Amino acid sequence: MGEGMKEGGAGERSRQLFQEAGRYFPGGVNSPVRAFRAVGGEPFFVARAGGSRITDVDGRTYIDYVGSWGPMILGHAHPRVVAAIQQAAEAGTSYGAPTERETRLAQLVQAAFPGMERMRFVSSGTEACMSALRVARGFTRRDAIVKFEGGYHGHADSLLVKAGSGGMTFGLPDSLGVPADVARHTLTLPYNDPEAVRAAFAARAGEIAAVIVEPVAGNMGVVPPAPGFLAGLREITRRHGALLIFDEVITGFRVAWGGAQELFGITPDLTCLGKIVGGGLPVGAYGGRADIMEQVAPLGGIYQAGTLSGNPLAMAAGIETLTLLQAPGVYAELETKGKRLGEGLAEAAALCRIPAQVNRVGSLLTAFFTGSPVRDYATAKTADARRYGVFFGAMLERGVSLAPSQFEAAFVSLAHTTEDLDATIAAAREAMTVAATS
Ligand code: HOZ
Repeated sequence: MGEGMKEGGAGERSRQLFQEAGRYFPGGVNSPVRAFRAVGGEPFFVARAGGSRITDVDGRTYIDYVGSWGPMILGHAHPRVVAAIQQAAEAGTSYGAPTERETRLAQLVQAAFPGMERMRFVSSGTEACMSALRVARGFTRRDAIVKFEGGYHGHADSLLVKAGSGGMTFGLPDSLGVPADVARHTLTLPYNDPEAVRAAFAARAGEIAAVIVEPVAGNMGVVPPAPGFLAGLREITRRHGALLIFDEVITGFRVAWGGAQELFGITPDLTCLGKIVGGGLPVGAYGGRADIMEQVAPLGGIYQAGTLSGNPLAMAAGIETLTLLQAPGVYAELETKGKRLGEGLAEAAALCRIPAQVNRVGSLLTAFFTGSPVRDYATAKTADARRYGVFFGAMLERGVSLAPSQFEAAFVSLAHTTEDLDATIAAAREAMTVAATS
């Protein structure tokens, strides 16, 4: 790692700001992947964004496929979302008391995810997954959980075991600081392998509270579920009295209005949401069967709370975003755009004779630099992360901002035009030529 990105690099002002930020934040950032270490350069600092474009403090504008790691499905700074936030702010920015907006957003969420009979809004996807686990443990009175290698569900202790995203990017899938006594309750199994799950339940029946899964993995790069995998999880958990938790923080309102559970026709016991549900403001949500969720305080003995939970600005942004996503044809458009980009990247790699696999579900995709089909953590790790770093740098140089790690997703938004996608594909042909010869 670190020797990938070669061309140009960050502009002068970005470099200055990064240096200054290093005096305050570990690695100069407030979230590790942003430091660009996995791709070998220094990050650009953002001045503003609008639609499909993001502009840095040196005045360079990029076509953006990070999209704040998923929330910006409408594009940046959508005028209706901005207006909704402004209007809410004028009436106060936080109350620590209930508001009507929370119920309105919950109605939209439940319309999309009918299995979320009761829910709670929190402030991040990490909080949503952490809380869902506590609920599963409290409800079942069991301690063990199953997660999958390369699955990332935020940075709660129990879930930072063989984790994807930054953990995978930096080769730190098991974080220091997670007590061994906590980690021992987390069983990690290969993604897309229902037999491994069956075997784990056979060995530890009665101990496992829940299986938590990204129904389309998005944090080891995009890895779709193999046919039968999610149905297998549903059947095994039900049979053993364990809960099935879908972490739809990335896939919720992304791969379909009703997320992966709508797309694949599997209803989990609990669902975790984040990103799009907050329209770009800090929101997470978890929820599911009423009999389970009614064990949460103040009705039951499982505690969870938050000062900024249901924050009025975040609720306003979420309501506006989900309302706009209900327009007819939105998900067909995202599919068309995602397909065009995915096929264009695959063709660019083929032209340059670079072994590559493009995994895609709707507007969520990853181009892995490997000759092997990517179906789990082990096969994702066969990707050439150094080559990705060179490709990433060459794309940036050509005005396209991708995730600064091979093991993350690209997010296509409704604001990306056909011209944006074609310009991206043209840039990719050149960038892959650079990557092929580096
Ligand atoms: N964990 C996020 C990627 N899966 C990165 C969040 C960020 O840096 O904003």
